Amino acid sequence: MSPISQFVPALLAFAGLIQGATIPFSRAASSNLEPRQACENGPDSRNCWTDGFDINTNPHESWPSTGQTETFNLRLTNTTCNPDGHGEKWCTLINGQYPGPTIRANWGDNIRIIVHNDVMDNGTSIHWHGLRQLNSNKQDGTNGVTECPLAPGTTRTYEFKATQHGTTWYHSHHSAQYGEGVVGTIIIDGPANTNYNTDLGVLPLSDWYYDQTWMLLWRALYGGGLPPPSDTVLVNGTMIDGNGNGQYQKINVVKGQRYRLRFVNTAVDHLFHVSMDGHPFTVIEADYVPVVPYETTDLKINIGQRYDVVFTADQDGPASNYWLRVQPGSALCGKADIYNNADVTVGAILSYEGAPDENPTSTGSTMTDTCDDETFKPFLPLPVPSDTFLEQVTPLDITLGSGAENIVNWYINGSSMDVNWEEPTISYVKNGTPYDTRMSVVEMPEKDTWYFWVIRNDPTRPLPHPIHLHGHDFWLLGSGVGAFPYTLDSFNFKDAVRRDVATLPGSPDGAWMLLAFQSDNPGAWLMHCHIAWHASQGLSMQFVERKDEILSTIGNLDDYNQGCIEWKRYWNSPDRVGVDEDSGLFAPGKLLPDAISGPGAGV
Ligand SMILES: [Cu+2]
Repeated sequence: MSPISQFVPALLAFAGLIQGATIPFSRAASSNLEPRQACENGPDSRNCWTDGFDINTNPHESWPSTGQTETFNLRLTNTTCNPDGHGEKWCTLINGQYPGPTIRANWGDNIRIIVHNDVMDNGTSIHWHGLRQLNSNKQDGTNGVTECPLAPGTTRTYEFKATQHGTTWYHSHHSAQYGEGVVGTIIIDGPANTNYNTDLGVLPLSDWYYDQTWMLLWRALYGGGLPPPSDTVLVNGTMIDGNGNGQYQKINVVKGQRYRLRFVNTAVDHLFHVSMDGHPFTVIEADYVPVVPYETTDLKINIGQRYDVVFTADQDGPASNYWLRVQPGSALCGKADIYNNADVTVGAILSYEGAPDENPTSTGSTMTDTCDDETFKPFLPLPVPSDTFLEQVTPLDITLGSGAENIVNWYINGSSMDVNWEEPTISYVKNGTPYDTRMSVVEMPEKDTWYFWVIRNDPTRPLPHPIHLHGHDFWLLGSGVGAFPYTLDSFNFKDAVRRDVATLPGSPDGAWMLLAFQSDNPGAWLMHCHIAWHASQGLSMQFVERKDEILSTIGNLDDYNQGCIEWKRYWNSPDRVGVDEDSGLFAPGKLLPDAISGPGAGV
């Protein structure tokens, strides 16, 4: 656990520079500066970055080239952990810590990450969530699509450029392994549209299971009924348990200062509502995209989403402590058993300098329990042409059903994704072999063309799904309940939200979500529900974008081929402990006979 309080000494550098109300920088004013004036990023000029690049730069089109390469080593091990004091359990950690280390670099840096799989009985595959991976599809870390998994005892180097700035996370894309602890956060430093004195860093929020997540996954695959509830919720890898063991995450602040705080939902199955008593949030960024700043006391964060907020430590009176509250949505988007314990406040503690070392007695504002997304506008609106919409728009219909051996599966357009770890999509592209139906491939052959996708939810299973796209930010042109309206004026082509995870609503009347993105990044890119159980049950598909150009953009395949040789050697070894039944994206590496029985099985 890395206490967020470690960032506090940086405050001293900004003493006396107290910012007032939130004033977003005017786009028009800045873009009138010709040539653009270089200014220095600081507490009262967060809009600045480097010569020619600032908050008004369109990161889809341009980014700095720093020439810097930042290198990180991530080493996975099987170990035990005890994040809330409830007791030791088996977990898989990165560099022995939960969450794993924060990867931090500057906008425009190259990032090199060396992953060592020291887990003795399982593969891995680490995905850098939300990173665009422009012309670097092979670095996306999605086993069965862009690579074979890393066999135990092997090492792989990922390298890519940070073309965006903001907050994100990395996690295992192998089975339900990220629920065992294989997650960490990423900060790409860059400009912001709202001033603050100090960056407090990232607060990852997660559900937490006392059972092994691969066991829960098997219950979900073979069971029926509701998803297994989690046991508790962790904030930056810590919380108290139902008996008062463990400790809260503390966020240390100094009165009068203005702070940036970055939230990431790293859960397996939970949407969260977040609020801080007496301290409303000014939301400045969603996923990797700056937004028109707005204030909220009830911030909804679905799995994989990020929100960067600014707040002021402005409470009068003696220095005190305040709750940062993390609440569930309705029963349809995940709930932890810890919420049944009235003695436990789920969250963390905002602590003013000089406050007594005790739990807060603050009262919170009213929060809702919905399962939907925040509504906001992008800071830099980028219009989408609508002229080809009606001829291009393609439905992707979600249904629930039963597959082979009565495994509960989700389907998209009748296909439940089941990738082959030994034969990722890149191999199909390389060899020119036709795709299998189980790969759920949708081709995007045209270059630099707008594609429109309407995802329609199963009215008989009206669950909301956090839909995540790799390789792109999508434009969310609209979403709603009922039948999809095939009329242009039902959608926002002018200033739609751009992000990489959005919540597909669920309703017995049907529900839909309209996404658009341009084919500007050749590769095989997953789009899937980020509820780990659902992805394992096949709620996933892949866009093969400009297939003919993929190999020429991703370069030499020596490391790819070597990784697959190592994986096949491990996977086909008679000594291997494990099974090979799963959607493939999230297959468990081991199975005990009693793993698939027990409470909480289902979808
Ligand atoms: Cu889902």
